[in-house]
Amino acid sequence: MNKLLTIIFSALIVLSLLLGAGAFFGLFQPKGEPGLTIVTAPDQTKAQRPPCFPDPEANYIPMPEGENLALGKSVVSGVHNDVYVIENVNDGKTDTYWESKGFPAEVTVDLGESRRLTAVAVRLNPSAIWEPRTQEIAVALSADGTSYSEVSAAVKYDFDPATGNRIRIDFPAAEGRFVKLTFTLNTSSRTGGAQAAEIEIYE
Ligand SMILES: [Ca+2]
Repeated sequence: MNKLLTIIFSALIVLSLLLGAGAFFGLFQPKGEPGLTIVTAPDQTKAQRPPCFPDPEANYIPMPEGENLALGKSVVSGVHNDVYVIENVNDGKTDTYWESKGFPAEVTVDLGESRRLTAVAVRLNPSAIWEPRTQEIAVALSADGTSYSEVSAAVKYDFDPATGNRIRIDFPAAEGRFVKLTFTLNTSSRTGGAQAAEIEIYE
């Protein structure tokens, strides 16, 4: 009889130890609670905006449609400031930019062939850290890179992160292989030159 009791007590002790260990490692925790729904978080690869929040890009200035002919084309300018070389102006990235040393500052893109053009766009980094500024820009076209005809006179354009920090310059359709932008003003207090993250050219 004593032997039987010993076996029963031993079995109870082992069972208690197993239950205790299981509880310690969370094996017996409930999978949910009444009124609580557990969902698996989706993989998040970029900032997500709840549908009830306004879309900040809804106020962005719409860009011309079609192929950006300036992308990766030969481009030249005068002296640039610091490390902000002219090659940054048509690499397709708004986080790289060109900055001139002083004014006027010319940027000339060689499209490699004559195209019938209708618009130019200039972008700065859309991040809010780039405070609003105004730049004055004129656009001229040329068939040979020597003789230019102005298609848009110097106009002051407002760059503002609230509208995408970008502007577009539309002009009557005209043929041109070389596209020259002349910057004559930048109201940013952080530089004494012109700035452009991307210059884009459209048919
Ligand atoms: Ca760029």
